[in-house]
Amino acid sequence: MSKIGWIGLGNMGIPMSVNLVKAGKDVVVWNRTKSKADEVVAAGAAWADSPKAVAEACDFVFTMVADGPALHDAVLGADGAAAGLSPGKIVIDMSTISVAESAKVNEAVEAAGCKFLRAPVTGSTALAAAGTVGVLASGDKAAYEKTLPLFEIVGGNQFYLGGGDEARVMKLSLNLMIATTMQMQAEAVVMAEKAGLDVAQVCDIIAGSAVGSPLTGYKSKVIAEGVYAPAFPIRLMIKDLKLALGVGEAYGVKMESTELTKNRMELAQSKGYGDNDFSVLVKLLEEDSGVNR
Ligand code: NA7
Repeated sequence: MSKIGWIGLGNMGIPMSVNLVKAGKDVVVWNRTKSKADEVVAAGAAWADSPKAVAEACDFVFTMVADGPALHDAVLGADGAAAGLSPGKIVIDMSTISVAESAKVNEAVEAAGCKFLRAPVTGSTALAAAGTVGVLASGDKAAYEKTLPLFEIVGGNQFYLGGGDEARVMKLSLNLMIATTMQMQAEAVVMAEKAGLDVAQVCDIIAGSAVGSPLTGYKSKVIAEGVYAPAFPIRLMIKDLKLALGVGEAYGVKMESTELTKNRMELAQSKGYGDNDFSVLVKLLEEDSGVNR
C-alpha cells in the first residue's frame, strides 16, 4: 500500500490527516510542534522526526502549513521534505500561498524527479473534519489523477484547474469574496442593529434572502451570539488578501473593496483580534459605532 506523508498539523491539517487514517491509509506525520500530532498518532498514524524523514518514507507527501515561508521551511529548509525525495513521488501542498512561493517549491520538487500539485482547499475546520472541503488542484495532470482517490477522502468536491499555479489564483479569488462579503455583512448588521433591529433576526433574514449564501448562513449564529472562535482566523485572512492584492497588482486589476477589507482586518488584528474568526469584523464595527452588545 502507498504511504501517505502529512506535514503540518494545525487547525486544518489535524482533521484532514485523521480522515486519511480513518479511511485505512498508512499515514506518516510531522509537525513543528510535536504535541499537535497526538490526536492523529492516537488515531493510528506514525510519527517521523523531520519533513525529510516523511518524504523518505512516503509516496505521496501532503503539506498543510500556515503560509509560504512556513512551506519553504518545511520543504526547502535543513531536513526539509525536498531532501528526502526520490524520483516518482508526488508532493501536494494544500496551504494558501503565493504563486511565486509555490513556483520555488515546484522547482525543488521537480529537480528531485517528482511532481508538485498545488491543492489549496475551500471550507474551514468544520468541513475539514467532515471530509467535505473543496479541493482546488493544479499541476501535472497524471499526478492529479493518481492523487484523486486521496483528495476524495479529504474533500467533497475536486476541481482540476490546469497544469501550473492556477489553483493558487482560484483560491485567492474565492477568499477575497469571502472576506469582502463579511465586511458587507458587518455593515448591514451593525447599521440595522444601531437602528434597533434584533441581530439574530437580521442575520437569519440575510441568510434566507437573495444575498444569502452558505457563508452568510454559517456565520448567522456566530454573529448573533457574538462569539468569534476561529473557524478561520483573521491573521490568515489578512495573508490571503495581501496575496490577492499582489495578484491584482501584477495583472493591473484595481480591487478597492479587497483593499478596504484588508485594512479593516489589520485594524482588528492591531486590537488583539488576530486569532479570532474573520467574522469579528462585526464586533470591530460595533465598537467603532458605539455598540456594546
Ligand atoms: P494553523 O492552524 O495556523 O496551522 C499552521 C500550521 O503551519 C501548523 O502546523 C504550524 O506548526 C505550521 N507552521 C507554521 N510555521 C511553520 C514553519 N516555519 N515551519 C513549519 N511549520 C510551520 O493554520 P490552518 O491549519 O488553519 O491553515 C493552514 C493553511 O490552510 C493556511 O495556508 C490557510 O490559509 C489555509 P505549529 O503547530 O505552529 O508548530
